[in-house]
Amino acid sequence: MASSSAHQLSAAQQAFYQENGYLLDLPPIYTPEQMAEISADLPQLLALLEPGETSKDIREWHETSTYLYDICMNPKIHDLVEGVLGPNFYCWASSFFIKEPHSTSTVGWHQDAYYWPMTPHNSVTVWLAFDDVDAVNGGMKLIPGSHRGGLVKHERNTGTDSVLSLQLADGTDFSSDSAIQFQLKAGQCSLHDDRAIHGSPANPSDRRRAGLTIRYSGINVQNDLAVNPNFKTYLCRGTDTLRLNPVGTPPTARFARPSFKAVSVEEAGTR
Ligand SMILES: O=C(O)CCC(=O)C(=O)O
Repeated sequence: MASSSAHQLSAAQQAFYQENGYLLDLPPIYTPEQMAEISADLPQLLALLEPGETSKDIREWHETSTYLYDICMNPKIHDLVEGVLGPNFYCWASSFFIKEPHSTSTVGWHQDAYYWPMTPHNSVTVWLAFDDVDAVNGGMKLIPGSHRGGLVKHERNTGTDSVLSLQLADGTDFSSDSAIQFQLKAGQCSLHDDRAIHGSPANPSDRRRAGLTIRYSGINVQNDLAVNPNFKTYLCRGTDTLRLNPVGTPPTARFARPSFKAVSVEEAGTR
């Protein structure tokens, strides 16, 4: 598929990302109609969840479902990512963050890189909105410039409804006062650096807030297979001259679940 120059980042956008660790107001990846069609098929993926599982258990299913793989391999997304990571990068993760209407579920303040056994830090997350997302339905917030401060110690959550098990205590290493509220239309995405501090509140509204996170890394980034043994890369742009990681096989089925579970450093007990 040809790439679209509309999605190539300008020098000003690249500088903004370097300075602040995120990008918003990007051209849409899908029209509202296209996104509504994709969203209408989501229940077919959710139907593959087993008893006791939730949408949070859909991790790396792009490896087995073309429904997700095709989104992860969208050239418009790759144009955006190339503006941040350069010409050689791969996709390695995808997962949903879905807050149904009136969900009390939150996402505690955290840095993605704290969860990942990957070095060096050269990864970006694309957060693709399946719904219109804003302050009212629990949209994400991010502390600008926080990616430049290095990794900060996280603590185990206690007494919160966070879908993540580790989080930063506001006031200890950072203040949430400067947080930027993310606002996206369905079919639009944001970008954020793997060290940027971010989180999101509950969704007290009548509207669903669903997003798909897709993680991309430069070919110089190596995963520790002793911690996450199922890690697979899917080259998106350029050439993987370094070959530091295992390579995945593209899926053939539209909807299928993998036989493995992805493992973060926290789940592996190494943090
Ligand atoms: O969807 C959210 O509210 C949080 C997403 C997130 O934590 C992430 O993209 O790493």
